[in-house]
Order: sequence, then structure tokens, then C-alpha cells
Amino acid sequence: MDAKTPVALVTGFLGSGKTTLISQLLGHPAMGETAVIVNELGEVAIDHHLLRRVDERTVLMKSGCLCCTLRGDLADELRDLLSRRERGEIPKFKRVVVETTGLADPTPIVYTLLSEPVVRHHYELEAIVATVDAVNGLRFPESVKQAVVADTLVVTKTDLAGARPLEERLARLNPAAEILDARSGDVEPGRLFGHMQRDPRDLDFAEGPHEHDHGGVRAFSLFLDEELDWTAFGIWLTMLLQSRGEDVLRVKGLLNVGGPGPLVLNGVQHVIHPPVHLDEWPDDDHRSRIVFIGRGVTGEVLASSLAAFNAAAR
Ligand SMILES: Nc1nc2c(ncn2[C@@H]2O[C@H](COP(=O)(O)OP(=O)(O)OP(=O)(O)O)[C@@H](O)[C@H]2O)c(=O)[nH]1
Ligand SMILES: [Mg+2]
Ligand SMILES: [Zn+2]
Repeated sequence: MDAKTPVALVTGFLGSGKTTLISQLLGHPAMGETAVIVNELGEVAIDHHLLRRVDERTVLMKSGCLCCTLRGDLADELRDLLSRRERGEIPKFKRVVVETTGLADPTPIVYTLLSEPVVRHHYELEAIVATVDAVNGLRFPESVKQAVVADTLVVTKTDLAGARPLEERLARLNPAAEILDARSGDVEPGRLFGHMQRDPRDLDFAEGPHEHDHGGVRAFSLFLDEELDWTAFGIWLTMLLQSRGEDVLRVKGLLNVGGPGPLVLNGVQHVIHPPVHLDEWPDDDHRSRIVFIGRGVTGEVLASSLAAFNAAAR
């Protein structure tokens, strides 16, 4: 039998830097032959466009969460990658990196990897990495759970906030894990992959029923046909975050503000990261698309309020 293909899980709360980390790693020579499975909550997916290299080995699983609604689908995708590799339909890959949603509990995902017969036979878990954002810390039960289960903790955004108390808390929560400071994904792949610090079979899989809606957190996506006025949008978003900041956990999008490519928007809780211009649109659809992830915010209200605000500004 061929050697098993290693699978690395990259988890971490919404906006904590998972895609940034994976994207940086994919640029590393040692990471060339890597398949990536990206799981996002919203109807509209953004992350796979931001990975450095998008090819047939990049698999997108959207509109659901790997740890609950899409549990069986991960095994299907992993089996599918194997057969497509065997048939020569996709470039060879020597490793699979899975980006979970920011709300995912890694435990049921690990369980799938260890228990599904075909997956277990062909793949081997090589790492559970959790990114933890130094600005937002561990404010939600999901992020605490991720930190407890991970075998390597990557503290991100240490250029924006001090990490000392957070690192101390992480060390108490998960004494077995290695804790790395890696702003903007700057870390050697060898420090993350290829060696589990613990046997994943020791995780506690016997938990109570899993909450499928992650405490009522939902994703809404909206599209805008008209070109967006960036200044007006910035004001609108600031007002939204001021009034509903505790409920809006994540905002991300590709914005059409004119110019050859979109502006990539990244809001994480109360922080709006500096937007980045892409040189070109990933596909023919040049509408602005924005995903909001939060509690008690409804897409229709957001869409009509933004459309009215943008129209007034123009
Ligand atoms: N300043 C700074 N910004 C960072 C760092 N890491 C990530 N970011 C920014 O944080 C924002 C969110 O990063 P992502 O990599 O998309 O986070 P994510 O965990 O993949 O987000 P979701 O998939 O939506 O949960 C982006 O604007 C990144 O540029 C860091 O170390 N320093
Ligand atoms: Mg991401
Ligand atoms: Zn889930």
C-alpha cells in the first residue's frame, strides 16, 4: 500500500488568520504539492480566491460547517481527491490542508478522519493547528474549544496587540500544545506539520449532542450591482459595527469600487483590517459581494440599508 497522505486541520475563530496562514504556507517550496479543502459558512465564498494558488486541488465546501452539517461531506471530498489523483485528473498532492469554519469544533472532524474506513486507510492526521487572534483573544466558547483541542497554537496579529497574557492563558488551557507567534502566517511549515504532539485518539469524542447552529450564529451574503462608494460604505459599516458590534462577528467581501480588481474587505468583530486591492477579479462576476456572520442580524435589513446608503452617496 502507498504511504498514507497526511492531513492537517487548520482551525481558529472567525477572522483569526487561518486563510492568511495557509496562503503563506502554500508559497513555501516544501508545500508545493498540497490540496486544500476550504470550508466557509456563507453562500458566497471568498477564501479560496485569496489563497495564493487556486487549482483543481482546491476544494470549496460552503454553506455549512464541517463539524456539524457537512460532517459526512468531508469524507466524501477526501475520497474524491484520492480517486481524482489516481485517475490523473488533478495534479499530484502529498498533503491535504483543511481550513475549518471559524466556529467549528475540531473534535467531530478528527473523529471522521479517524473512523471513516476509506479515509482512515489512506490518510493520516498530521496536525491540528489553531490560530488565535491577539486582538480578539478567546472570547467565545468555540475559540476556547479550538485552543484546547489543537496541538499547535499559532498566535496571530501580534503586530497589532500584545500577546503575553493570551499566551499564558493558552499555556494553561492546553499545556501540551506548542505555542508559536506567527504574525501574518510567517512560520516554517515544518513547525506546524508532520508531527502530532499528542495522539488524536485521546481526544474526548464522547460529548453531548452537538449544537448545529453554533448559538444562533448565521451567515448572510449580499450582492450589489452598483459600484460601491468606498467612503460611504466605510461610514455605513462603522455605523453598523457601532450599533450592532457585539452581534456582528465577521464581515468579509469583495467590493467593486471601480478599478481593475476588487477591494478585499475584512472585518473581525470590532476591527476593520486595512482593505487590500486585488489586481483582477477572480471570475466574470464583478458585483460586490459581502458576507456577514453574526447573531440576530438579517440579510434583508442589511441589504436594503446598504443599498439606500450607497444610492444616497452616489
Ligand atoms: N495585522 C495583521 N493582520 C492579520 C494577521 N493575520 C491575519 N490578518 C488579517 O486578518 C483578517 C482576517 O484574516 P483571514 O486569514 O481571512 O482569517 P480567517 O481565520 O481565515 O477568517 P475566516 O475564514 O472568515 O474565519 C485579514 O484582513 C488578514 O489580513 C496578522 O498577523 N497581522
Ligand atoms: Mg478563512
Ligand atoms: Zn459546525
